Order: sequence, then structure tokens, then C-alpha cells
Amino acid sequence: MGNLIASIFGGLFNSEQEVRILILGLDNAGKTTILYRLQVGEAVTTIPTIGFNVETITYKNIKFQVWDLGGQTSIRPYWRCYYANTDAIIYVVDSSDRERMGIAKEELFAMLDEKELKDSILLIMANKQDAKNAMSVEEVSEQLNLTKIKNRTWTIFKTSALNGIGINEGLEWLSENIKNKK
Ligand SMILES: Nc1nc2c(ncn2[C@@H]2O[C@H](COP(=O)(O)OP(=O)(O)OP(=O)(O)O)[C@@H](O)[C@H]2O)c(=O)[nH]1
Ligand SMILES: [Mg+2]
Repeated sequence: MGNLIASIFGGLFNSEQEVRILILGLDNAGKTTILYRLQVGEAVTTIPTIGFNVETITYKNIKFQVWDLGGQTSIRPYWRCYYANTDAIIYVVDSSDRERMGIAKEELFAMLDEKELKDSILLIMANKQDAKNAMSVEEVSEQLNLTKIKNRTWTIFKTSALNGIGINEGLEWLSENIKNKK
């Protein structure tokens, strides 16, 4: 009986829905900080990720299974092992890392070329907006050549994982756009 009631309410509130999110981007972009900001609501101390972290975050009755992958050059080739069945990608850019904006762009477009990700929606986070020398979201968009992205639902948000700016707005955008997609 309990199960029956649970399944009726589960159906009503659609609480069974689970989505798979990948957080990608160059090393030091702030991916792990964002993952734990999403999960615990504050900035935690991180170390460079060798491999991955995975956490489940429930927001508006949607269960997000969020995978945060290491971004070091030697680890990036392994990203593709995680691509299957990905609903959304959060691509994190360090807005103050002017020197590596070109590499961030190359890695972004190489990833978007992958067949397994052709139906994934894309949220770009122009992170570290609090940093003194951070590029504006407009500059980041231009440097990454985002107008080249076709046939995909995407957006860019300015964020600071350090002080929490833009992170929840990003999650809100994901929940709205994943609803539309499913
Ligand atoms: N100023 C500032 N620093 C940030 C922000 N987000 C992350 N950081 C710092 O940037 C450094 C790297 O953050 P991580 O979250 O470990 O970076 P990552 O993208 O997971 O790096 P890898 O695991 O090596 O791929 C840490 O010292 C963070 O505290 C931000 O919004 N602003
Ligand atoms: Mg990390």
C-alpha cells in the first residue's frame, strides 16, 4: 500500500525524473568548486581532480546526477568515456585566464562535435567574475566564438563559484530547459 501511494505521488510530482549532467572545462576553471557550491551551497576548498567527483542534487523534483571531471591536459582525453546519455553539459571557463581562452574554445568545439553529445543542452559558465582581471561575459562569448554553436539549446551565465553568483540561476535554467527537452 505504501508503495502504491508512493508510486501515485511519485507519478504526480514526477519525482522519478533523473538527469545526467557533465561539468567540463580546463583545469583550474572552478568545476569542483561549482559542484560543491551546487550541493552544499558554499565554497569548499578543492584540490585538482584526478578522475572525477559525482554527486546527486535534487532541485524542483528533478534529480541531477552531476559528474565533475578533471580538466588537466593529460586527463581530457578521458572525458569522452562519460559522454553517453548526457542530458546537459556545464562548460566552465576561468574568465581571468586570458592566455588559455583559445584552448578552452578548441576543447569546447571538439566536445560539441562528438556524436554522443549531439542532443545535450549546453550551459557555459563564465566563472571567476569576482577576479580583478576577469573578462566580461560578452568578451568571453566573443573569444569562445559562441555564435558558431548551431542546432543546440545553449546559454552563457556569468558566475562566481567563490561568492555564489549565477550558480543557482544556472541550475534554474537547466531545470527549465531539461523539462522542455524531455
Ligand atoms: N576567484 C575565484 N576563484 C575561484 C572561483 N571558482 C573556483 N576558484 C578557485 O580556482 C581554483 C581551482 O578550482 P577547482 O574547482 O578545483 O577547479 P577545477 O576546474 O575543478 O580544476 P581541475 O580539477 O584541475 O580540472 C581553486 O583555488 C578555487 O578556489 C571563482 O569563482 N572565483
Ligand atoms: Mg576539479
